[in-house]
Amino acid sequence: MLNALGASDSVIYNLVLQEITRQQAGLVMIPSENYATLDILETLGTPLNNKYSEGYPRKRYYSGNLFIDEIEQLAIDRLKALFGFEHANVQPHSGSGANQAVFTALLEPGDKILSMDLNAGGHITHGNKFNFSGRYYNVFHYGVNRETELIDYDDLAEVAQKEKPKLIISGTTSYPRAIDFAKVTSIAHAAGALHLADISHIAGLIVADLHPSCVSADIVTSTTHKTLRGPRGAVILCKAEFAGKIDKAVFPGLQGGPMENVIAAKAVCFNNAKKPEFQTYQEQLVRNAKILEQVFRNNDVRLVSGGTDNHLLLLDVSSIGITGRQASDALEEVGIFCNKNVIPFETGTALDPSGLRIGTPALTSRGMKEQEMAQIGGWIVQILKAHESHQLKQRVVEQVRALAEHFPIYQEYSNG
Ligand code: DSN
Repeated sequence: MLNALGASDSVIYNLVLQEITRQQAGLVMIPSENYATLDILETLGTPLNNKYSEGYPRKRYYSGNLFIDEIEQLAIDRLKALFGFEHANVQPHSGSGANQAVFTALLEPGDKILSMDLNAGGHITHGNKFNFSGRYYNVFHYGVNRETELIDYDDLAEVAQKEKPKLIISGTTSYPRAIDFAKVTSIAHAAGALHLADISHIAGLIVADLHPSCVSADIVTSTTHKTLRGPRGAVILCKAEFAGKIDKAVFPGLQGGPMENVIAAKAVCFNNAKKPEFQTYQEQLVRNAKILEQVFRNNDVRLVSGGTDNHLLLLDVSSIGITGRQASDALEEVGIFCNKNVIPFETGTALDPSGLRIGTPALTSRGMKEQEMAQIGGWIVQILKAHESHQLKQRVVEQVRALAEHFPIYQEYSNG
């Protein structure tokens, strides 16, 4: 593999190989990252990359879309069936673009949005002041309960009734617990708002019925590369009544030509998500997160909300006297990749917060199970508790490398 690249551009070729080696030799525990399966990577690399297909199946502005139409329609149909929605748009290039399309379709600049506070686990595209969402819309937030660190649905209902937003957004980037989407829908509708559920992190768990369904929402956005294990990109699902507005917002509202190689890979991903091994994978990644929960709890590392219901854990590393940045840097030195992250009622800064976000999707894709999680959790605790110990890091880095070697991934690429 990669022979043509090797012959044409040795600089990029070598950097690509080094990145593949990094992914192979380390332990990826960033909850939003995963290892796409080889069928996905192959599809991304096909000549579908070459085709312009502005428009939608059978309504294109370019000729030559006979097979592209079939592929995009299959992606749409498979996605609708997977989540039980009446309409789907598979063209958004990213999660941010998908959310932007929903806002463009349903709101006017200045309209009110109610979404989860970033420190409580919300996402920047849900109303952060430096993002388009916070710049062009009037954003209000709900958060988590100070004691339980669980979503405060009473607070959400209260702000909804007071502010009467046009859109309420559920969905998070660092919330380790289940979200009651049906409850958010009823709060939204009681306040005269629409409900957008951004399920990017937990889409795979929803498909596998390991997280409450999002089917009550008016509109759903999701990326396709996290727990769904597909290509980088995003999708929008909605009720039929919003179909026309959503499609127009994506194209020609915000995007030009769709990336049909990515859309084909999305179709492959949605087909894979119906297979028994996908169910097994999702069940294992939740079990793996539970093992990590046990390890951290047994070692007095405080977990935001006390634990996890999904694929991620949010550690309050200030409980052991270090910052999220120190934790993430020390773990990177031994080949364990996690995120520094803000926690609810954060007292630090975004660049040096109190939290560390850890997830199991990628390691589970490599076949790691309970035993490996216990081992890795133990190493993480040791590093966090002695993050400056050179000797410890030297030992752990060897252990990490040895474990990673036992769980190879992308061997197809290893000889170039
Ligand atoms: N970057 C993704 C995450 O880490 O959650 C969302 O944008």
